[in-house]
Amino acid sequence: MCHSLIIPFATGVYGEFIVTNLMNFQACFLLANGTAVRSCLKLFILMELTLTNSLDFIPLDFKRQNEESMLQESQSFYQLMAQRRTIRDFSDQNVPQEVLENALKAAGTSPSGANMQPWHFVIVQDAAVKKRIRKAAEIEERELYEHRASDEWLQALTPLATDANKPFLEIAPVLIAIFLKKFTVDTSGEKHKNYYTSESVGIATGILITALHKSGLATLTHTPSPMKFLGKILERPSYERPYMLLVCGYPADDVMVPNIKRRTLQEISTFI
Ligand code: IYR
Repeated sequence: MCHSLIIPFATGVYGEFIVTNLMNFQACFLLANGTAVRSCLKLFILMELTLTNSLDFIPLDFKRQNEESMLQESQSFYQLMAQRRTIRDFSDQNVPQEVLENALKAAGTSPSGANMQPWHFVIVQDAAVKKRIRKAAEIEERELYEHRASDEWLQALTPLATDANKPFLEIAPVLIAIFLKKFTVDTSGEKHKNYYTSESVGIATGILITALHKSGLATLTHTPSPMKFLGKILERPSYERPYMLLVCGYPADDVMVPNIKRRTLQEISTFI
């Protein structure tokens, strides 16, 4: 009776191991009372599900570098990233599609809570859709600059010389609307909860910005607040929350950027 109950669960790579051990355990528990036998079975079912469902491991593809190469890589990567600047004046020139796709694929390699990959990217290149986004964003931004933002916030924005007008939303060739998925819906329509969604999408967005920068494109991390209009215009499901609008393209000719300073290593870190 117990044996036939457990067999359907004892499948996969570890099935044999489970069955063998089950036999031994069964022998021990045959004379025990029903409760003990049942908890033994539950334990085995749990072990079997855990082992067969999640243990698909492959060797890590890792090439160890010597220290000289590590130093050189870290220096050149830092220099590359130090040159990245957020811009607000874009050329209207189109960008190579494959470059965009590769950057998005790189973003899709990001670590995420329980590997749920809780992001969705909508790449907007259609002029009419960009126009609708600009219109909706400027309505929210006007509210922000005129009413919602505190004096302290407006003061913090002064060096950036921003205002409620967002012409780049129409001029830049690409708007990447990044959505955070609170749930993932599988092919049978079942909802699965995602974990650490803002951390995961934040990391993916960072990788996307880095990949675009490395590929020769500039970005602007734009966060009109609130951003609900993005989900509506782009017809995203209710369990996706607009996370950021990443404006992407080539810089306009002779673009100027605020002369900001980055904090030093000493200021941003503590080694213990
Ligand atoms: N979303 C507004 C305001 C703004 C807020 C922050 I914090 C910035 O770093 C920059 C702008 C805008 O895009 O103008």
